Amino acid sequence: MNEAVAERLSRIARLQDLLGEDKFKAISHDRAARVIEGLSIDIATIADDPAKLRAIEGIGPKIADKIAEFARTGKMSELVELEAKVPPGVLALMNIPGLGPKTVATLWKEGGVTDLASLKRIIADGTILKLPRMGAKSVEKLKESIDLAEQGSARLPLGLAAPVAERFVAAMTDVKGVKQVAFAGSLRRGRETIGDIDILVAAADGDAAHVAEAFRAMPGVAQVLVAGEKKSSVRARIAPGSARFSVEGRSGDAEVGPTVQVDLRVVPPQSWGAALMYFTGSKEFNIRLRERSLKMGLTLNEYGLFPEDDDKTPPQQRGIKPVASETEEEIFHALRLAYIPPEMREDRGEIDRAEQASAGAKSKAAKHAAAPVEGLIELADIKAELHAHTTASDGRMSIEELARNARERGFHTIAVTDHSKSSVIANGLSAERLRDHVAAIHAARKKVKGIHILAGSEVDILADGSLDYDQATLELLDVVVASPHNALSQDPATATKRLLRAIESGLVHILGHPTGRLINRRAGLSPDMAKIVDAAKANDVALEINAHWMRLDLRDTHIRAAVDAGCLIAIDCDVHAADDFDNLRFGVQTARRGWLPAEQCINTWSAQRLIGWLKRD
Ligand code: DGT
Ligand code: CA
Ligand code: CA
Ligand code: ZN
Repeated sequence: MNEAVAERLSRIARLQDLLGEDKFKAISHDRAARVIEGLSIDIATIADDPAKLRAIEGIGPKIADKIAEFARTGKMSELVELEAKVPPGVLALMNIPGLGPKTVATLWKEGGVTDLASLKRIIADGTILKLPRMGAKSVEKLKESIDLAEQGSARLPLGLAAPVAERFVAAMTDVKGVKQVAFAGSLRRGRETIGDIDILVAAADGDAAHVAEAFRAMPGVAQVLVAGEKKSSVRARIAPGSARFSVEGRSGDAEVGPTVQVDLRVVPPQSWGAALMYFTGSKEFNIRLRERSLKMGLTLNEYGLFPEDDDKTPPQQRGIKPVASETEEEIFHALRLAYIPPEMREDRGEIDRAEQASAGAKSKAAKHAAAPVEGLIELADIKAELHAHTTASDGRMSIEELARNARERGFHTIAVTDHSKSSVIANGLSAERLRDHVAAIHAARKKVKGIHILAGSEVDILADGSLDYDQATLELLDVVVASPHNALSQDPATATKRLLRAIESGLVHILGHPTGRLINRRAGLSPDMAKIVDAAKANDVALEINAHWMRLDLRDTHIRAAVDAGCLIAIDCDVHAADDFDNLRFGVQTARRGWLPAEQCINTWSAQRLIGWLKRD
């Protein structure tokens, strides 16, 4: 309840400020909000005891009354009264960075602004300049702040959030008193987009304040949103240029704002595992796990797994010793579950699987080694890249450069798969150019040893499902990736027929980025995935997980369907430049979200097995 109470008290303070009421009233509400947010007990447990409430520094009798009222009724009547005096859109304006209560009051009372839309209107028509303290310069700044606030609401692609988080984690590691540091939340679970970044630090109570301060002072912090000891929030800059991407011969910027929210929580070292588990989520997973704990006579929170009793005060505040708390492994084990990897924690049946795996293991050692998915794929399992472009189409490396890069990464095989003729913007190859290209690939084998260089193509699947080269041309190749690139707004029935035709052609090894979606930009095709998966299985065609952070196509739920059907999967970087190999981890995380065992992914096979499969013998 602490967060709910704190939020309401600070809303009261902001409304008092806005209405020009006694400044000290607002300050005391704000202060109480901050104290309550940082409280280590749940205020609900003492809400009906005025003496205990007032014993907390910063809570006077009036605020104690409001807390008691909220605990009883779920409302604070003062807040209701204040809110009746102010249009709802006006309060929201105070969330725009740089817009304080005085300015908002002026905009509202003298400029007639009631929400963001009307504010933008008076900026656009220039009438804002007639208001007191509104010069050209301050309006310019205001416009920037509005952009920041508006763009900041979009979810950030995984590939853009990861480097920001890793920078914070690396920098926090060096702060004095920091015992452990990791990112949690949707980023640790490898979701394709990230709402905000959650960083977790373990530090002794005495170090919490300066650790939090160091976090808020990190380079790249554009704005501090919350400055508490246990919880801080900032907006951090996304490195300029990192949102640039290039696909299909076109480049652009991902639809992201200049900053991303980063939350920091500082937790005691002995609660590390419980906190990491709690803040990794997902929320739905946490709820399920808590239910399971209760059935076992235990209670699970971000401080640990404790014996359950009827006492309302949380166990960690009563000095109760947790059953497990220091590591996630201990907690899973105490709950009689196999360790569930973060990517699987989505309440999609993983807890049942972890229970079965643990129950099936007989010895203690076997229980610790048990896994909900046997042989779940890992980054190190990938030994081949089967979708890569060179300067012959829209790539930046020559065949030899590409092959050397792949070899350096420890791959045993690289497939050269440039675009086909209909991908005009990507400089797709005519059948004739392709023949010369195949000869060049064969020649490169003599120059770059120690890696298998396959001659292939990323052949367009045209709108009707036919392939962009004839059979004789395709049969010259070691590997054929077939992908949809145009007509991506086709209706689902047509899209299904189109992809089925390609899968059933008998000429295709891998279906490349099957839907063609681009994250936050275009939805791509919505074929009947059950049919696609069945056909792929029947025709021994692998479905691709394209590892580019703008694609991640197939997506997690589709992968899961493919895995269940026993369909083969390829994970490829769709390499255009050397850096693109680095996207592999996002593809692998997405695969793990779809429960893919390494065995079912053709990129993990030995060269002999892979090449044998490609030859179809
Ligand atoms: P996001 O940021 O929208 O991409 O998704 P998450 O999963 O990172 O969510 P976030 O940042 O709101 O919270 C981080 C984790 O904290 C979340 O995965 C689970 C935990 N959590 C947050 N709120 C609740 C809650 O109300 N109940 C429970 N059980 N867990 C929560
Ligand atoms: Ca988050
Ligand atoms: Ca968060
Ligand atoms: Zn493509």
